Amino acid sequence: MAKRPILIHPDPRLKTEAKPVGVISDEVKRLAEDMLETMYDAPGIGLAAPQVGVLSRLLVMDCIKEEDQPPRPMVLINPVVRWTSDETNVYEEGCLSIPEQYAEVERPAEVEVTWMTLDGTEASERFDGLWATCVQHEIDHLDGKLFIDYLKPLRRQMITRKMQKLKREQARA
Ligand code: K1U
Ligand code: ZN
Repeated sequence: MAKRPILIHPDPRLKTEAKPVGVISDEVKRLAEDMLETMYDAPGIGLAAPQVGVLSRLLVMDCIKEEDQPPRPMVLINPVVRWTSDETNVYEEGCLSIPEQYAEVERPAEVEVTWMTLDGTEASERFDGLWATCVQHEIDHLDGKLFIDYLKPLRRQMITRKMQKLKREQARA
């Protein structure tokens, strides 16, 4: 397993729609392992393949926060949202590609998602709470959408300028 660098917004790869995974090759399995390591190390509760520069429809997540509960690493390949609740939730979201910026985003409170697992079987689950917020945030990444795209243009521009400054400083260091 290896950690991979996380792309920082703005980057054209974060605005591009990712392509479905075809064969679950050793390369895909290695990508999933590396993404889980990268997510836990960050630390984060989710990570989508475009965030590590791979434009494939694969995401990982683990929204277990309690220290006394076992981790639940999940790998979702070609996930599709099949159903969303009318009820919504507002959550203050962050993003590993937009470090230290947080904003409230309103999304469906519950979603039903189907996907392919690493062993090639179909899976389906209804997510709620933080899991529902996270899986929607990560599927947005696969569609080239960031949580700041839900904000008013001025706020989005301010965050983008901060990130451009951060990237200039990182490049100089
Ligand atoms: O996709 C990402 O950039 C990961 C992101 C996922 C996410 C966070 C909040 C709401 C929806 C989706 C993160 O993991 S940001 C870090 C974070 O939220 C966190 C980190 C450590 C402990 C708990 C949360
Ligand atoms: Zn994100």
